[in-house]
Amino acid sequence: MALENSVGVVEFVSGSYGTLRNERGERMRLLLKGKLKKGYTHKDDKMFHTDIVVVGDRARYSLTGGDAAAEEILERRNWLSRKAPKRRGARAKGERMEQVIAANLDRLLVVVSMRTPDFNNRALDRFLVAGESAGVPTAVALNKIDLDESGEHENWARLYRDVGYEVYPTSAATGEGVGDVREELLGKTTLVWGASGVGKTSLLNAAFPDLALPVSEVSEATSKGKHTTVVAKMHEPTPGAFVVDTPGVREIEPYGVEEGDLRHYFPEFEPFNNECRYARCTHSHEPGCAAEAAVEAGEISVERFESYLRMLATIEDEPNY
Ligand SMILES: Nc1nc2c(ncn2[C@@H]2O[C@H](COP(=O)(O)OP(=O)(O)OP(=O)(O)O)[C@@H](O)[C@H]2O)c(=O)[nH]1
Ligand SMILES: [Mg+2]
Ligand SMILES: [Zn+2]
Repeated sequence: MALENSVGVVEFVSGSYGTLRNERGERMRLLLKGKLKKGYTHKDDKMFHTDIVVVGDRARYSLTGGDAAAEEILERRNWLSRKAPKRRGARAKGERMEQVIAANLDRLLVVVSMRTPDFNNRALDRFLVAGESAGVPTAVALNKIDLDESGEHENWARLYRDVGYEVYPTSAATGEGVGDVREELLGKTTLVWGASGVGKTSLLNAAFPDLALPVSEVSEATSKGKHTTVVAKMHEPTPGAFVVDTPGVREIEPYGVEEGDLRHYFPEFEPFNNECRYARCTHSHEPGCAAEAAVEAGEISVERFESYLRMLATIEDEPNY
């Protein structure tokens, strides 16, 4: 039967269910079973996080009643992931495995806020490294510029543009910069990622008012978001613009980044990576380091270099599984 080979794109997943957009653009209920769904455990008790169906996956399905039963996930063009967060009481082994956020993305849009919560460049750099290591072209929205009285965002915008990133200073509240973000989102599949309360959903609503997704106030006591968006979900607010709104995450740790790889995920280091005295220089303590010299010469920013050193130290502390 021809329909046995139908393929659709997964819009969201929750346990054994989800939704899928089929080849005719129609939304269908998606049924997941066995190893394709979250919570699947192998007989040696090892969870295969990477097998679990995620937003953006292309699924081959068969018809069951009027629903789409996922048969197989087609090979992912790319996928964004992080180390699964530490859970209290979880066994030491298995707790830091790869958690795949979404697959088959054209873009990652990292959203940070200048205030409430306060801007943290090291947290931003971790998201950027996750994007670089996944090979997903990444852009940055510096949101809540209406709350940035000192105009600090201009310096950060310059810094990240110099690295090579597209930077959008925005205010979902006043609408400033929102038109540019809208342009950025047209005609592709974009994952919107960042901490809770930075305004990911607000920005999408501002760019596409018909979306009208729920948002909520940041806690006054902690300046932290309330985790309003609870599940990653793909929307198509206008034909051809696929946007995945995601739940806010605390500072992330990129998955699978080896000590020797990290320098390749800071694009501005590239001209210097082969210029150090030692071929496998980690730019941290070795004599004759060209990256260190570039920092002194003002060609690599001190902020980014310190961020790199901090990340390198955490990689050394905790090996990847
Ligand atoms: N002043 C100001 N407030 C904003 C801006 N963008 C969002 N907010 C407010 O920030 C709060 C959190 O916004 P959300 O859009 O829910 O944030 P989120 O990043 O989607 O948060 P999670 O779904 O929890 O991950 C809401 O009260 C928004 O009204 C902005 O540009 N300026
Ligand atoms: Mg949200
Ligand atoms: Zn070096």
